[in-house]
Amino acid sequence: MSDIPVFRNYIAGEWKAAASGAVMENRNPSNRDEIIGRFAASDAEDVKQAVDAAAEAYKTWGKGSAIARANILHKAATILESRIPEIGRELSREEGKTLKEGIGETTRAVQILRYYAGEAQQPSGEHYPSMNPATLLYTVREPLGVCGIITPWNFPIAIPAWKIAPALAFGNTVVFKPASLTPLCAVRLVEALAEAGLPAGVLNLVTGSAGKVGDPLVKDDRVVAVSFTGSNEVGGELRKTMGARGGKLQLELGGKNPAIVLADADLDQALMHVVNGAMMSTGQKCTATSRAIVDRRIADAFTEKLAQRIASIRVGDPLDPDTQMGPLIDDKAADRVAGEVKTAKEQGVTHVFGGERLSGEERERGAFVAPALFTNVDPSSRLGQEELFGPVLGVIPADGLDEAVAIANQVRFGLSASIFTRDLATALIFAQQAEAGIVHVNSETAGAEPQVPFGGMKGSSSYSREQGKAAREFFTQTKTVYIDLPPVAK
Ligand code: UN1
Repeated sequence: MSDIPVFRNYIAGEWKAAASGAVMENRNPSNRDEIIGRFAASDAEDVKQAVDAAAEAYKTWGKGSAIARANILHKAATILESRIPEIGRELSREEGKTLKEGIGETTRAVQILRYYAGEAQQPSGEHYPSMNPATLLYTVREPLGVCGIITPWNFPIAIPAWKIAPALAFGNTVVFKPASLTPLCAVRLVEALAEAGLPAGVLNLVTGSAGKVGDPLVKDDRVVAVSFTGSNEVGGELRKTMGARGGKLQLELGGKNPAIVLADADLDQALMHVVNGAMMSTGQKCTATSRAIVDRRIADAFTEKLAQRIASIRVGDPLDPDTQMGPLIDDKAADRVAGEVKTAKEQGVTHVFGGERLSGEERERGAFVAPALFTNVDPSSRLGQEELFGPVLGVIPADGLDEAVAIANQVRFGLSASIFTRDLATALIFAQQAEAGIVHVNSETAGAEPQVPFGGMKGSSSYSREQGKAAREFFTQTKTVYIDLPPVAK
């Protein structure tokens, strides 16, 4: 007998197994022998049932009161908040980030739900003057319909929350396909929303693979909009599919985020933020710092400090309070990152240390890789251009601000960018010139507060923004209304 818990899809207000009965296992990346749970390995039939339910529920949810929707989100936030310690722990077991980060991310999901409970109650249109003074002319933002939400494993509760909460707040219904590597956090979020009183069919969870769940979901004409965070490769496929059928699409893709460190910076501050930006969540954030562009005059000294700090990072079980960096998401990812590091070394990039799979009994059970540091990286090399999605930082020396900014911008991505300086004018010039959707001065490239827009320029997104008020742009459409009265009888 096994005591491995079983989790199901949530369709039309009911927790149910995949129609085929198939299941998939979810394993702990710190210990591949530990099975966290068995989840529905769904297919097109489950997707169809979920879209049927969402389309039916939309008929009433979309026309209902925004205040009622806000109340449910608010209640869901309170329910989730009461479960932060358990869910934070589950997140760390399932995804591998440290317990502190797991708890932090779950707390963030609570804040997001609360923020959209408030946002749902904000004005949803504008009143305009008309050429005809008797005309009442206004706009109102209406929901889109059934939305497909496809989320990555690296923020398994915050990203689902920041897509699902606005979708629901503004009157859409949702079919949610979480990453197949992190279905447990998805279940926990849906449980909180269901318990808060969401009517049946408003939010449907379908777990399973991209091919068997994601594909039929994005091809269903009833799914009018899709919001996706993940790889540029999948993003490109979605552009074709959604473009061909005229659906609305939001993409959040990769990053190759720079942190510029100038000679006048507070170097301890810069050091802390560059290392955190590069190594937190084992470097698996699209906002992670992967390039430290350092003023040549201080490059050697700063690299030395980086080396000391990075070498001291304690890698291990994320549930151990002493651990500072957990594993990668799975063995495939760990092998891929180790392979990239090996290739960079073979190509002659100056390797300070790290990037190898870790040995020793406990480490061998999981997807552990040593944090890696390279220096004198050629900005046009693979290491200087491509997102590795792992704990790998490359130092690129530059001669002053102009060259540093040119290097920072010389990649196909444009998600976030940082600069470390004490000079206000330099900071402002950087804020103007950085080709990035998010700019930081004296703080790390990662992080996103829920009340402001989030998203990248160039290859990092699809020009739309998530979170804050920007989410209303994506999850609604505008109706313009002209109202003229019939002539009033004299
Ligand atoms: C953060 O930096 O805290 O997938 C959020 C990602 C981003 C979210 C980053 N879409 O890593």
